[in-house]
Amino acid sequence: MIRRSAFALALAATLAVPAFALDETFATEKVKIRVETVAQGLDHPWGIAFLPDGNFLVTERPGFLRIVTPEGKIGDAIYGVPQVDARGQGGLLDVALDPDFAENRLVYLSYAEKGEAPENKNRNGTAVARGRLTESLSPQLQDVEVIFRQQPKLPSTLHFGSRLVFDREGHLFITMGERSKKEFRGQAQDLSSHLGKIVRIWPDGTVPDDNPFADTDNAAGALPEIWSWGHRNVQGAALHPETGRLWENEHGPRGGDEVNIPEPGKNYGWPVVTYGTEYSGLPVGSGESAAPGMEQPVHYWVPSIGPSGMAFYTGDAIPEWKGDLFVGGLAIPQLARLTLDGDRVTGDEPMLKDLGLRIRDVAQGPDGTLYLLTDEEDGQILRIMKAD
Ligand SMILES: [Ca+2]
Repeated sequence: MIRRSAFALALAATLAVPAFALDETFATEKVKIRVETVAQGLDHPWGIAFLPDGNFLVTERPGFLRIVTPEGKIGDAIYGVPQVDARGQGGLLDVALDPDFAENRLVYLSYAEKGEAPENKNRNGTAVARGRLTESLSPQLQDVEVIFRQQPKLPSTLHFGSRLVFDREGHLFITMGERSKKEFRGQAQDLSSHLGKIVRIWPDGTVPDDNPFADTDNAAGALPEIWSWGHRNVQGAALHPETGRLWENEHGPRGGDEVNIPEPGKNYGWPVVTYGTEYSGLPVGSGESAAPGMEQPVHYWVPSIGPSGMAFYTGDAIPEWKGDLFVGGLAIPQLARLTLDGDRVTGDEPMLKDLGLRIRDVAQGPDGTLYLLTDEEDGQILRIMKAD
């Protein structure tokens, strides 16, 4: 017994050793890059936002929001974050700053929210709340209010979508999933449900007058927040730096991850058409990859890479990558670099596969370098620079 305990202790000590801090160079198609660890020890970080003072706001999926310094110091959990349902893929997910954050200090959080009524306690759905980040030494979120709730709440721990993107007019896009289960994923085609939709709201939760279904007397009985529909699980979204239009990526089933440029009122096909199959290999929906009235993706992956966060690169730190679109891969760990010609995807370079780290979010920092979050128990913030 003593020997076993000693062995268990030794094993525990081995497992407690933090993940390696990276500082490595990699050759890529266009440029030699250096990847370094900025911070480590984050529990499944999901979203990152850059504060004007140079620090980072980072969510951890179990339900914590923290300030991380560029030197890698991780702050205490910020008080005031809504309660989250951290089962499965749920938890505290994306974070975004109000476009007028410097004046109003408003922070937006997406998360999996549990149902309130006793009969709904096993149900959940994507929700978005905002609160004011105090400027004290131990910042808190105050005046927290929920501005959006996905309806209906359902018993599933999968497919919450949840990226938050502001457009140039100050609308907030919220991307969602269809909660995965076969019995309700068809609601992605039902405009009276928020499942499998992208919605567009004002930051206070009200509906813009020019939304495609803003007229609530519309024949389809569509919910007025809906921007686009027929999505599966949209975990990546970003605003195109030149056109100002929303781009998104979403998980396919077995194969068929997509990049789309969602236009108002249009149907992106799930679960009727897809370039993937069921996990069993059987066909999905019509078994076709195209149908009238359903939009085609601008890019798709077979096999699936499991795309999550995405960012257009506009920085000067790596001029060779200017104008490219970066997508983090979870299922096939990688950073995908997509080259573009207008709205066309002309190339796809999978990078950093050797790291073997699931890339949850990608963001361009104020310093023009590219930041990544790794979806690990000992998750990291990585920074990519051009190697000397
Ligand atoms: Ca589609």
